[in-house]
Amino acid sequence: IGKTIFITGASGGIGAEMARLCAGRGANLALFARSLQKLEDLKKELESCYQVRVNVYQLDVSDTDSVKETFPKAISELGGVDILVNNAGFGVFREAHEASVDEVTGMFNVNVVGLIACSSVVLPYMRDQRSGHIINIASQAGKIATPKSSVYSATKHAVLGYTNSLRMELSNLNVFVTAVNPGPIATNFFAIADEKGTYVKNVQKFMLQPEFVAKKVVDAMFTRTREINLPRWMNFGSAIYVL
Ligand code: NJP
Repeated sequence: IGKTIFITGASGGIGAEMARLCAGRGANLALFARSLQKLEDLKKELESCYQVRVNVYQLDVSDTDSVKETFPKAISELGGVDILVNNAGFGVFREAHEASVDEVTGMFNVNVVGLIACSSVVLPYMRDQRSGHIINIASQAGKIATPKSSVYSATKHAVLGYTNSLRMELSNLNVFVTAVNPGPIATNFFAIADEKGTYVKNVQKFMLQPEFVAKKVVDAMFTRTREINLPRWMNFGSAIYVL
């Protein structure tokens, strides 16, 4: 595509899969995550397979000062930014009264504050160049209530609120905004979200593959769909209610 695409949370899961697909379509990439070694390995893999430039940056998106330093550096090193995929995020699934203050602030700081910090740096560039696309990975947990994930669900509702408002602000500036709401995906996410494996057990047969979700997101870069629901919540049947 010849575009410059920024992906947060690119060291694994759907972020790494999106990076593979984007590189395959000829995009130059800036990849961000805390695990630098994983990013370096991915960079090596992508640059050996495709004629693209891949820059990697160690970044905790919840550290807003680091975002303010690292993002402009990436924009300058890659000569701009066309698409930002705000993908970094995590959840801890528990009964509401069991969530610790650290977990609550941790989830909000990464899923919401981090996403807003990254968007805030690229927005002036996209507004000035009168083009761009911000894709926010939210969740079905941001659309419907799911048990034992009240805090995670609250963060993803916040992501959708921000996303929908941002779209209105940018509608006349040729800057597109997309929300992606996946159901459960077979990634490392559940190693943290569900240490005991209770939730995973109930949703296993409905799980999406990371490659499938990544392809839907990358397709959205061309169609500029406002919101992608994977799958529609009705398709979950009763599975998410049997915890
Ligand atoms: O999860 P995982 P997914 N700063 O754990 C990074 C949403 N989602 O791919 O920093 C920067 O394999 C982490 O990198 P590292 C979910 O909420 C998922 O499934 O090196 N990066 C890794 O690259 C999230 O928004 C499901 O540890 C940070 C990546 O994020 C997105 O999909 C369902 C970071 C996480 O990879 C990707 O999740 C759904 C930080 N502070 C929505 N913290 C699902 N899996 O079922 C984490 O509806 N990362």
